Amino acid sequence: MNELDRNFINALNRKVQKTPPVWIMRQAGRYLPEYRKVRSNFKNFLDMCKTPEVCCELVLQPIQRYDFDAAIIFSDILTIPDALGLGVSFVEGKGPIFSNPIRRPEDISNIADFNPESLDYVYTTAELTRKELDTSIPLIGFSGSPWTLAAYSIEGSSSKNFDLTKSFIENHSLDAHRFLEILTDACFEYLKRQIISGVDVIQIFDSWANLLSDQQYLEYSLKYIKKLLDKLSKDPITCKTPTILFAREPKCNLNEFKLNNLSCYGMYTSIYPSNAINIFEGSHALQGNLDPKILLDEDAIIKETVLKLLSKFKNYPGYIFNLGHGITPDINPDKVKVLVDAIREFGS
Ligand code: 1CP
Repeated sequence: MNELDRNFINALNRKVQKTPPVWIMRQAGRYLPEYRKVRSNFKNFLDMCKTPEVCCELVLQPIQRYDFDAAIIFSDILTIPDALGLGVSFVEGKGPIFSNPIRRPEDISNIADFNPESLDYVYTTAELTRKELDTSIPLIGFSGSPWTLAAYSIEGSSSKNFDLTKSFIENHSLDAHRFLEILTDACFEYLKRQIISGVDVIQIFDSWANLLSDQQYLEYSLKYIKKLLDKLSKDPITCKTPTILFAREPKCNLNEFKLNNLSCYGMYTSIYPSNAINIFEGSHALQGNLDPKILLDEDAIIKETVLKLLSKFKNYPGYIFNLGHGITPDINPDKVKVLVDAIREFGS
């Protein structure tokens, strides 16, 4: 990587910078017309994820349009449950559907061993993209957290309340833990191979952190995120790769996220910046957390809100601008340009 353009890596190394790096969660996706055009060639979304040349093109689309400071592999968090034989497909308007969800403890015993090679298509995407991407732009690899993957696998689809998942962990706690161990090992092997294939940074998405109470969160999610980070830190191949954790509205105290072996905490929309700054005190880089809905507003409001957020983190050692959750399909792509310009003007 070019030393001059390492904004994103500098932030992960907790350096104060005049202009923070910016990327946005779900930056390649349905809000972009160029994405929708490519997407229309595939009936099943996962078939598109299994075509590395196409995924590489999709990674580059938002970089070409906005000159973001980081790129993220185009794939999905549900590749692991699919590789475990749970039969994931994406149904238009319904989201992911599992043909073999985990409904009984026996279903866990019957899960196929995770074969990391079965996700070769993701590693090929990483290799191709690393070759095509400007050397100055870091490439982010990712996985879901073990808990978030378990929630989809047990529920068998997305859901508002994930009631099946909640009753499964209450009625079969030991089995749930057994499943979370399997997922933790799979996430480690998967992320390790992404790193071997050229990704520079790892992000873990705990998108269903909000389902659990404070105590449950520590027991069913954070415990396994810690295990995963610990494994990554102990392996000579993965130990140097910076790590980011994004958790959606976790109920536990923010202090719990001052984790060893974590480089950066990704703040969900509802977190007050001043609170995060006071708690983390520079121990970790911070990423986030503009409410994606602001992008539905007028340009002047977007600018004003972005500048407010930037001024809060001005002296924080290691700040990465991002949204507080993924960008939604209803956003006008021009609004993202307004956001990026406001950030770049701030530091110049
Ligand atoms: O039909 C389509 O075009 C599918 C839309 C889509 C896209 C663009 C899905 C289905 N996945 C993705 C790509 C994706 N997913 C990326 C790479 C693109 C990028 O970020 O630039 C990433 C990082 C993800 C991660 C992901 N998938 C998360 C974590 C992020 C978050 O928003 O919290 C989650 C929860 C998923 C599951 C998923 N995949 C797709 C959908 C519609 C969903 C959500 C289902 C639900 O509401 O529960």
